[in-house]
Amino acid sequence: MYTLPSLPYAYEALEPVISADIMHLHHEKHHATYVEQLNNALQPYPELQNRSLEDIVSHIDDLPEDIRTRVTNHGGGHHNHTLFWESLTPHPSPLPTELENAIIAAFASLQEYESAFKKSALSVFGSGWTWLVLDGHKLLISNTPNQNSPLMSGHIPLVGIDVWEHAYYLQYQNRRAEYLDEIWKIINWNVVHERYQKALSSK
Ligand code: MN3
Repeated sequence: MYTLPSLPYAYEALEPVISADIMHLHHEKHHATYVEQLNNALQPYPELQNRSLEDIVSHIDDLPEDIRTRVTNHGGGHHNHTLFWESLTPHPSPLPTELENAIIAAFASLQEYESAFKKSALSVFGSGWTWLVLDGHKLLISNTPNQNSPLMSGHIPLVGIDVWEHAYYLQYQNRRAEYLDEIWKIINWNVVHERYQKALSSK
């Protein structure tokens, strides 16, 4: 059964970009609930419990129909949040050159990329996520609704920003644009780059 992974840093470590209050609620309540509900959904299906979360989330249509929606929401939620925590760091380092070059090749410039990502994240209506993904060998920006994972569309997520109001409202209220500008400063590009290399080498 799944367990809530510890954060890779202290709850207050991402301040002032993300407050400790948000981190506690987001990790100990929201993420914990996704894990608990995912376990509840899988409980009657021991054969699914031996498969990896990534495998299950990538093959939602093969699941028993009665748990498909719950695994989409809670399995997606668990996978998305685990990836999100690992994508942030109190000690950001510069974008590795290989990934920077790939982003420039795909989006013309870093500025164009950041502006397209922000525009996409501002366009999420209701709850969802904005991602940098690999579609085959191509880098794309995409949105997913609710807790859907890019894996559900065959995309490999490299970095995702949670734009549910629970991710920022306590601190930024309705200022999603400001949250996006700030969170950009604490992305763990080394981790994103490792995901990129791993995804490319598995093709
Ligand atoms: Mn969230």
